[in-house]
Amino acid sequence: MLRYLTAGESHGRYLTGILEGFPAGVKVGRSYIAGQLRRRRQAPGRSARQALETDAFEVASGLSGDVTTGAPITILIENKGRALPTPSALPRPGHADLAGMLKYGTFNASLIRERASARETAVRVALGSFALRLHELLGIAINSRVVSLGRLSSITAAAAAAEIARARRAGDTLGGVFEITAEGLPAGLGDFTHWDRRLGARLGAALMGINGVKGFEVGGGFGLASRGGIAAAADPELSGGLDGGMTNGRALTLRCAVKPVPGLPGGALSTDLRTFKKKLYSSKTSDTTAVFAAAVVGEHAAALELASALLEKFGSDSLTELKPRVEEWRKKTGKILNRL
Ligand code: EPS
Repeated sequence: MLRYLTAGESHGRYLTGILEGFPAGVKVGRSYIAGQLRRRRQAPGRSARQALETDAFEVASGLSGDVTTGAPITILIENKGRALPTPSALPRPGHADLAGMLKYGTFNASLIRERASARETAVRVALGSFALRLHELLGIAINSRVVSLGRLSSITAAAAAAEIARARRAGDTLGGVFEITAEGLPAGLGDFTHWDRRLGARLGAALMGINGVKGFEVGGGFGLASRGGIAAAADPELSGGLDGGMTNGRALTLRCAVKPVPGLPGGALSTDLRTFKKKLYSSKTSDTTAVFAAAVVGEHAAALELASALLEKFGSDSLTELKPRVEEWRKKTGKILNRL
């Protein structure tokens, strides 16, 4: 079993992550992890806070040189933006604040914000880098792309930049949809025998666990609901690479809908929970859109879950043992799959 935990607040000293159950013998250079963190940090649509953060990190355990030892991996990412927000009883509309304040019995919304902030996803990316690297070494390619941004459904870098600039000028924020694909996955990952072993359920939990994600679909997803069985059967790609909660040898395709960032630059009307006076909450550091950053996070969250399923099937002690087992399995299943 591969598992991970994260800890840390948005403006605390460090974000911390522990990855446990990862095999020995995987070379993961610091520059590789730094590159993945940069992809998330420098994604289009980010706030001014990103110019401040460098995501300087330390791998405090689990590596000998650049190679994993099989022991738990600990990562610490330093926060540069450490000025703690002043205590406030004003929840940000549309964020975790109100429900979190009620749940934890506090009038200080900052205590909720600090941990609910998407800043935490930096450490998921750092841990996910190990999983992504493992997949690469096993010939599995996991990628992401943004397929829509607001009303824009044909995404080029220039069109996205213009749409983000337009939203910013209008004091608005944007949602969007990102897609994750995984090619080269061995067939038979996940399991139909119990609901919580189904890979779609596991991937759904990992991806719905990303801040701002409101929708998740596999392959044809919601579109399949309005198709007839004859039409659906004619296009096996609509399965999105999963049947009965298991990989079926085809490319995996997942999509997630990300809501527009609720923190509006022009502010949003809220209610102070102590005085019940209406006040404007204005958010100067919110991102204009989180969808590009979320796509990178999604790639890593999916990589971790897929690595977990892979290690369950093929063993998790070392890459040296794992690699020939995966190759052997591909040969065996390929004899059937290639003749269908
Ligand atoms: C975030 C709000 C902004 C973002 C932050 C996520 O930060 P602040 O807490 O300073 O308002 O910049 O994202 C990051 C710093 C990051 O690295 O992703 C939020 O409310 O989720």
